[in-house]
Parts: sequence; structure tokens; C-alpha cells
Amino acid sequence: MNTANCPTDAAPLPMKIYDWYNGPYPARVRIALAEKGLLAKVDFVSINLWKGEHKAPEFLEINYSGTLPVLELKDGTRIAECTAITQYLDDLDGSPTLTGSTAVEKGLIHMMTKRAEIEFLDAVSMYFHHATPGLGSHVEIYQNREWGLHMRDKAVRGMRYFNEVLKSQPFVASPSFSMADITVIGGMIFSALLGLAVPDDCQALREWYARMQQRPSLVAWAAMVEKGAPTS
Ligand code: GTS
Repeated sequence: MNTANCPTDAAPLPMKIYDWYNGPYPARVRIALAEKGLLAKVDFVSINLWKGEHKAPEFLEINYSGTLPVLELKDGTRIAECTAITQYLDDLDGSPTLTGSTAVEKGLIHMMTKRAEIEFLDAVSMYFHHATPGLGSHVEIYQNREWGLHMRDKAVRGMRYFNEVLKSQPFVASPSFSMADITVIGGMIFSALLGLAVPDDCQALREWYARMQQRPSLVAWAAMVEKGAPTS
């Protein structure tokens, strides 16, 4: 494993990404790639979550955490964690920037991205893994239903928080679209997959999401998902 190595950036392409086609976390990186016009530069390797391939010893060698997505560079360097991958992609070139240009923008985007994970997306994920059948008993070796339901309620509170934020600004963290928006989008995608409804009173969140769904990056993601699971 060489996840701690620093890439030289001399020739980072082609890149490989281990993911599962309709996963909400992988969606974050696919959307970031599309926003930056890099989708065609990536070879996607399917790791079937439903078969538990992400918990197999061979995959744990690739990512100790046993989660998707993972970016692999030409020199073998591996970067896991959506935020780290998005930061890497953004640092390849700053156009358009998803992680901010000024110190203040960068700070706010990272803060709101982390907040979107803690208060919303990760909470929905915990709900899925603990209070629903999740990926099945072969993967979900420990479940705590009460904790899962607590996380579901936290996620709904998170929706209400982001609704308040979006009442007074067009994007989650900054004057323009950023990694923080992509993270809330991940929460919306995961909620929709689970049938976890956005409360009726979250009008600003709903309107923001309707706008986000019109972005070419999300249209491309939805079209890819529509085609269904990869066959190989
Ligand atoms: N903090 C990680 C990140 O940001 O990359 C979380 C990644 C994560 O939870 N990925 C999901 C996963 O691997 C993929 S998906 O649910 O969106 O499809 N889940 C499998 C599991 O068993 O936790």
C-alpha cells in the first residue's frame, strides 16, 4: 500500500476509480469529475457493494476502511475519502474550483462539507446500515437499530438546517457551486434511495435541489444510473 505517498503530479492520467455505479458517495466524485471535465479521463472499476466485495481482503488492501470510492493514480498512489479525492482533482487545475480560491472560501467550503457529512449524508448512511437491512446480513455484521433510527432523525434535522442555509444564499458554502453542494447532493441521493422524505417545510432545500439536478454533471450521473448496474 502506498496511500501515504505524495503524487508527483507529473503524469497523473489515466486515473482509475474503484466505485459502485449508483452509490451516493461515489456520486460525489463522479459529479466532481463531470464538473471539471475529467470524466472521460477515468477508468471506473466496479466493486459490487451488494456482494460485499468492498469488505474482501483484496479490497481492504486497497482501502483499509473498506469503502468506496478510491482514486488510483498512474503511479499506484491511492486516495480514498471523497473530500480528499475532490481536493486532489481540484488541485490538478483550478478551473472551475470546487474547493475555493481564497483562504476564506476554502475554510467555509471545508467546514460546510464536513457539516454536510456529519449532519446529513453520514447520518443517512448510518440509518441505512443500522435500521434497514442495509447491504444484507453478509455485510452488516453489526447493527444497532436504535442508533440507526437516531441517525435518521439527525439526518432530517440536517435537512432542516440546510434548508435554513439555502433560504438566504444560492449555494451551500459560497457564492458558487462547490464541494459542499456536492456533499448535500449526496445526502439527497441517499435519502431518495431509501425513501427518506424531505420535510414539506423544506422548500428552499427542495428548490435548490431542483436547480442542482439541472446541472449537466447531475444529468450525466442520472443518465448513467438509469442504464443500470454494470454487467462485468
Ligand atoms: N468517508 C467516506 C468517504 O467520504 O469516501 C465514506 C465512504 C462510504 O461510506 N462509501 C459507501 C460505502 O463504501 C459507498 S455508498 O454507500 O455511497 O455506495 N459503503 C459500504 C459500507 O459497507 O459502508
